[in-house]
Amino acid sequence: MKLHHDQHHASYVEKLNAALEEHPDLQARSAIWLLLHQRELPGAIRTAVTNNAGGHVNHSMFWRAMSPEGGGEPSGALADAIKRDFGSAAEFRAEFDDAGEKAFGSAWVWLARPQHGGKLEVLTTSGHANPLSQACFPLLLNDVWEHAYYLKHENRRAAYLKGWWPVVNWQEVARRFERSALPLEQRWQEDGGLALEA
Ligand code: MN3
Repeated sequence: MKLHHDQHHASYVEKLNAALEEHPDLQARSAIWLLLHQRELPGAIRTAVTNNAGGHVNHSMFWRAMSPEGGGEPSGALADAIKRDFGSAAEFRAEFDDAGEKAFGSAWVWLARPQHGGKLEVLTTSGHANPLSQACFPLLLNDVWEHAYYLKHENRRAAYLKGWWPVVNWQEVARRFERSALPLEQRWQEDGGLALEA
């Protein structure tokens, strides 16, 4: 995880800053704004900005979704919603791991809530795409790029997924779940409602 943070995540930040070097107007924008406004980016930097802003946003959420004191079971309203939509927390974890294992290539696996409410969903995104681009609010995510599991788990993605749950920070997931219930105009601010600094 330290290598993942200090090298892989750091390289997205460096590349994003490099791509924006000659665009001070865009430097003032948040990474999530850049990710959600691809069409407003100059064509020459669009791909680099989108990929690296996505890398920064997703990893920023990822670190917050974990804690050395993590693990256990979800509680409160989040636990109720997981039970309602997946049957049980164990069934949710199994569906999440299965989706993560089957995701093709470099991807993320997510627990997300549709923007207009409704059932919680497990979904996957390719590269560094974020469910906010599909009108789903992200609650929990795991990184299934090879760089996440090639060292400790020797490239065994299924073992990595299964071994990750003891560090999941359910309090952070519950915080995101609460945010997902806010009215849209309160959530879809400059940072897409992700409240990454909170
Ligand atoms: Mn990663």
